[in-house]
Amino acid sequence: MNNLHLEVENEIAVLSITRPGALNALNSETLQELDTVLIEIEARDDVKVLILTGGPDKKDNPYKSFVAGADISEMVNLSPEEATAFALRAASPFFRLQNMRQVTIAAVNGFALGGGCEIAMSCDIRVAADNASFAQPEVGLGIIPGFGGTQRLARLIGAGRAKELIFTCDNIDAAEAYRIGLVNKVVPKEELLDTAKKIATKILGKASHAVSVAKKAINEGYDLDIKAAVALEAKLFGELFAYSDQKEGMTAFAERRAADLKDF
Ligand code: CO8
Repeated sequence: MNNLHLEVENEIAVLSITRPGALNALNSETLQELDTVLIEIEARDDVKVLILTGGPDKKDNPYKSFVAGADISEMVNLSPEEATAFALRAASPFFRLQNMRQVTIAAVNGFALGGGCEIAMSCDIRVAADNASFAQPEVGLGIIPGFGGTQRLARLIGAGRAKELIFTCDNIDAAEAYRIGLVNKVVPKEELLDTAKKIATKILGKASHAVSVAKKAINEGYDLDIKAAVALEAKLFGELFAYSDQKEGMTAFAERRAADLKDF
């Protein structure tokens, strides 16, 4: 991989987007690599949580940029057909982040602009460094958010706030992103990765199959009407009773001891 770096330890994968000369902007090659590595990660039994972050810039500053957007130099001369194809190239890895069985956490270590904000929104949880900043600057470039931003931002923070951010291109800091619900947590930048790993470790202590099923219920239920969504939840709930973790988790509670969860 030319533009990604993967480390796996204690069932936590840390995947860094590493294009130091372009503040980790997403070009076609990076999107393709991302798609490939996410397929590999999803198949790995030794990964339960994936943390996505940005590599350091060319001056080796680890807190400069998460992802500074889609690669503008690659987009500038695209035809309408090529631009649609470029947008769709991101759809596949972004949906993988959203729907893969493992939990995905974006550790936002600086600029999360355009496609950078959009890829963070494709993750389940967002933790921001206190110096992080967020924007959807696309309409200032004569385009719209094309990596799912018009859809995911509205779903995450509500249509009114999403429209304001997208129409004005306002750049907001981490505190404001937290206030409007765009990120789950803001921490001093030096504590960013540790905080993401602490959240991951907390999740690892739970029945990981149940966590995956909860993620599926939330994601798939979100696009259904409430009755169908609750029916889906009931079906998934019932299926978990075929797993030993359910018996062990509940028996351990009754016996007042810690559960020995095995992920099946
Ligand atoms: N694409 C390509 N290169 C970039 C990008 C980018 N998005 N962002 C930064 N770079 C490059 C710069 O060109 C520069 O390269 P070089 O050193 O060779 O000149 C290097 O990264 C460092 O950048 P700066 O010198 O500009 O660093 P500063 O600290 O001065 O500024 C900023 C940092 C404020 C982040 C500034 O670089 C900036 O404004 N970048 C662009 C941010 C932006 O507008 N992002 C949104 C892009 S559009 C988008 O994401 C659309 C997604 C949907 C696409 C749909 C597909 C059709």
